[in-house]
Amino acid sequence: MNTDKNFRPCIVIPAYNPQNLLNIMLEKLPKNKITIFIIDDASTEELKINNSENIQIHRLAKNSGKGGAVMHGLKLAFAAGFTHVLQIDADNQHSIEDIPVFLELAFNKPQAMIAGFPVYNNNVPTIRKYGRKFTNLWINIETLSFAIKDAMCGFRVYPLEPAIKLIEQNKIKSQRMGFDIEIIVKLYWAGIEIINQKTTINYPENGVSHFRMFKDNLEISKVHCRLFFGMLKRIFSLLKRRS
Ligand SMILES: Nc1nc2c(ncn2[C@@H]2O[C@H](COP(=O)(O)OP(=O)(O)OP(=O)(O)O)[C@@H](O)[C@H]2O)c(=O)[nH]1
Ligand SMILES: [Mg+2]
Repeated sequence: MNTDKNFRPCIVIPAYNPQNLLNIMLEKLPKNKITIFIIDDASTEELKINNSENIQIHRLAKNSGKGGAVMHGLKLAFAAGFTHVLQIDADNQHSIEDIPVFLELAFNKPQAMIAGFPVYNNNVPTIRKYGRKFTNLWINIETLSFAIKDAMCGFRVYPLEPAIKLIEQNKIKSQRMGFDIEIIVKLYWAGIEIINQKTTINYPENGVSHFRMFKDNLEISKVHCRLFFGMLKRIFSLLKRRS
């Protein structure tokens, strides 16, 4: 993989009770090639990782939610001198074989964010599929564009500097499942180019999901509400960016 001082990528994996799916996933990653930060979000089941030199496990004292865990990982990566973070879920739903493609895109355009655009296998729960469509419709309104094809996919590469800037300025409010949506829209608002990359998402028949239908959807609705008003505040600059 390409690395130079302007492109030092690492991987951040937020993990909450991932069972053995995380180990299955780690097995598929090239050994010792890239630093991996696993953020154990105060899992109630002991996280047993088949250790490898390039893996760093950080356990949070208190459950912080997916967003809280990812933000913790982004800060660690930045402090360690990395320039880019590839974020990926711990439930083996994402296509590990696409990691080099995502990193190559980021290497070629280091200022841009690379956002996964899901192609599903047949097992995706209908409600999740339509929930995504609903979210992505809102995203078009919140950005006044079609620049972001999917705002919920947890497989993506951040340019770290602008992501950390948003976090340090306390601009990202969503600690849980609304995080992926909020940060991508706010990066877009900050002028970051979004590159959408297709990737297959697998819903294994006996997979684990911690997505809470009511609470997480409520949080996501609140995020959209905030983003809608945020869009109104910057409506002229967003319209100008389109032209
Ligand atoms: N739900 C949940 N996930 C967390 C938490 N902290 C970290 N995560 C991780 O966030 C990622 C996404 O969680 P999932 O439950 O798979 O959410 P999802 O992919 O949106 O939902 P599904 O489509 O049902 O799989 C996984 O890597 C989790 O381990 C938490 O407090 N709750
Ligand atoms: Mg999942």
